[in-house]
Amino acid sequence: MSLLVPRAAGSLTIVNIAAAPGPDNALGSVRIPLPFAAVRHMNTSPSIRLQSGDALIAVDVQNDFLPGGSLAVPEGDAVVPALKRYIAAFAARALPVFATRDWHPPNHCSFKAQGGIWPPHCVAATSGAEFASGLALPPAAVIVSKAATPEADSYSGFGGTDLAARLRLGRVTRLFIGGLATDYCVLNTVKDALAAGFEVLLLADAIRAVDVNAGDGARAQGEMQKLGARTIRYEDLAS
Ligand code: VGL
Ligand code: ZN
Repeated sequence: MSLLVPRAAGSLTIVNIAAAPGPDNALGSVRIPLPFAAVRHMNTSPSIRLQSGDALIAVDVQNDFLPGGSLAVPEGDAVVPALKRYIAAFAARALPVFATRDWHPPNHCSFKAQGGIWPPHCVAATSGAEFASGLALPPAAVIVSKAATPEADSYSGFGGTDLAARLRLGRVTRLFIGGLATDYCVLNTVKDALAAGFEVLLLADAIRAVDVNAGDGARAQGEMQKLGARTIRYEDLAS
């Protein structure tokens, strides 16, 4: 009888525990190189089981951040089907889903006409501020509006909102966070979540970056990981 014993990544060691070392198995074990695919599989996160205390936060998945919108994020539409799967998984387990949204007045301080750096976007109650139609938010989803007065700006869903209080009220301890954009509102929401003591799982397959400067999104992801966010993909969820 032989046991497969994972040793270093990249090899398996077969230990022969039945036979004493003899002429045909002098060393008792032999190292076999693994194909890269198998190594990659061994290195992925173990299954993550959704449980009570978990909540999903869909950050700013609004029309103005999608292709055709006034502040379109490159490939921003890719987060819609990706988040839709997470939303369905959370809804199926009756776990809470939160959706943050930029909800700016027409004269918001972040707009160029007011000296800000952005074109007008997500003006409250316009079609550009509506959630992407394909997102399929459940009726019970909690909507968190932010940066809703001329002088108030917040990239973070926690800034000037009751998000933290609502999460604590719901006994939430672990946040699954995806949406738009990686290098602005996702980054700042994740940082505030970590600072507030929540465990954070960043949904790598459900975020996209503005990338005003090349590499901004990648740098933001690195920063979130360094601060303690764990990066996962849908496939990492236990079925
Ligand atoms: C965002 C720029 C301006 C975002 C919001 O949701 O990431 N980016 N306002
Ligand atoms: Zn904004």
